[in-house]
Amino acid sequence: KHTIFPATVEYENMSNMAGNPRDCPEIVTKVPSPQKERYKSIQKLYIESFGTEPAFFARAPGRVNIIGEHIDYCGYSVLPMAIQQDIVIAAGPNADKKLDFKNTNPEYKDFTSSTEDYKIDPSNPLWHNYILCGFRGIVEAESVSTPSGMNLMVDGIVPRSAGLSSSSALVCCSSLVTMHANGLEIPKRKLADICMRCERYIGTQGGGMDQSICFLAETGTAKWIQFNPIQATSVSIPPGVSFVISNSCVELQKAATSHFNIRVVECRLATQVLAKAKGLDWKQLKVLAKLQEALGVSSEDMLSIVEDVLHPEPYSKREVCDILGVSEEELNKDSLSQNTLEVISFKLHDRAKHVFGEANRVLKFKEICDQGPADAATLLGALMSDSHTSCRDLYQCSCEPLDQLVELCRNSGALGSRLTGAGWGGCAVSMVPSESVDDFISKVHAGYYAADPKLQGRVKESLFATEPGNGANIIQLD
Ligand code: ADP
Ligand code: NG1
Ligand code: MG
Repeated sequence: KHTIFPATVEYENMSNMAGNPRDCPEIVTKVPSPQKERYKSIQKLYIESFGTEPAFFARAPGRVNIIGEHIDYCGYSVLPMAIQQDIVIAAGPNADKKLDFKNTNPEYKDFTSSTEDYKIDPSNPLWHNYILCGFRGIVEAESVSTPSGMNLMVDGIVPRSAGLSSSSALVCCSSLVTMHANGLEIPKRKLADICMRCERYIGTQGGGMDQSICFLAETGTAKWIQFNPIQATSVSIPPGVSFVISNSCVELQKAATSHFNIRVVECRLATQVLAKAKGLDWKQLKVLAKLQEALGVSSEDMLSIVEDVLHPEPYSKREVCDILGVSEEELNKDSLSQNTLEVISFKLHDRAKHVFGEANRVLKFKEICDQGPADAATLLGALMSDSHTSCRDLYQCSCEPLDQLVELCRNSGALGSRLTGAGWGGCAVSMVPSESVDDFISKVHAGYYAADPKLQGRVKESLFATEPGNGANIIQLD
């Protein structure tokens, strides 16, 4: 059986990294008071369903990405923060080596299987598959030979398929539960790395932003996340601004469509076509950041290389094969994913241009936060808005309602506004002067939510100000 854990050595290397490589997720003994009622009702449902008290809880937050979209899987750094909305799992062991998953939301049907014989199905990515991803990730990475059976009651309040990373919150929470249930202690960065890899069992070939911030977030600060290896650095957002999330309420489940993987593959093919043109060993290069590293040039230089080498018109599959000198079968095997085999045209120029431009914007954003000039908030807002334009026009990962919402946010007092997460629907994030948050929210409410009867019951969970929250942890009640 194919696994995505080829190199344990990579984890060993992590102990040479800056920071505290042994820093494991916190184990706390008290539920935060505003959440007490929620945990009590999860506990009650657990007892009703399984006939015993849960042994412990785990929680893992969603996130909002402030800037750096669709570049984590190209190897470039990103700048997200955790949000308050999270996935909570009440967990306990069972003696018969079963995986028994239930959800507080009856839309998600009960799931049972054995710990030894289960299947993750990318062609039908129902909710329990994300939990199986986290379970399999820990079992494989830690070579757990006889994993403990687990009864789980799952409760999630991260808006789903909205770019706030409910999927990774679920995968990360499941990995944390599996870790604790099997008596293991794993450092956060290793957990992030495990979950970045194991969420790919669902089919999406994502980067690692969501799983990294889920474990490495800290209250009160956004994080600059770098990859290979994963590293998180706190970033101080200038005082006087707040972030407001607004959900377009257009849902796109990433694993159930090929939108996401088509972009991953377009970036991979752009890397290989550019590498070939520059006389490099293109088969060894899969991500744009590694290509830039091999060429030893700046991102501005990469933008000129894109203009010199790639044509703006889409490339047919035949043309890519001819350029690389491979057959269609070889291209399918080495460069495409299972759900992109039928794609016949690839926009290499525009996708690569977005990636290099966006990677640069992240670095500029971080630099402005570090230096804190007088007009910092205006400059950061402009970078966020440029990011949206690039996502909309070059990366084509937005949609009409989301573009309208972003426009409305800009006209309602935001300093900058952009889609967040993978896109094709989901949320916008806006940077708003803190003193005008209420006014901003009422204008966006009037312009987007009040106008549509279908959205009126969804405003509370769809339009809200947010603060940087804490990373995933375990709650072991006294
Ligand atoms: P995003 O990560 O942007 O929220 P995805 O499409 O990647 O969107 O993941 C959404 C999927 O995650 C849902 O279709 C569902 O299967 C799963 N999911 C999210 N929240 C929950 C929840 N509370 N309970 C069960 N499954 C959930
Ligand atoms: P969402 O929208 O949360 O599913 C996805 C990827 C990220 C990143 C962003 C786009 C996964 C698990 N998540 O997020 O890695 O590529 O899109 O910036 O694949
Ligand atoms: Mg997701």
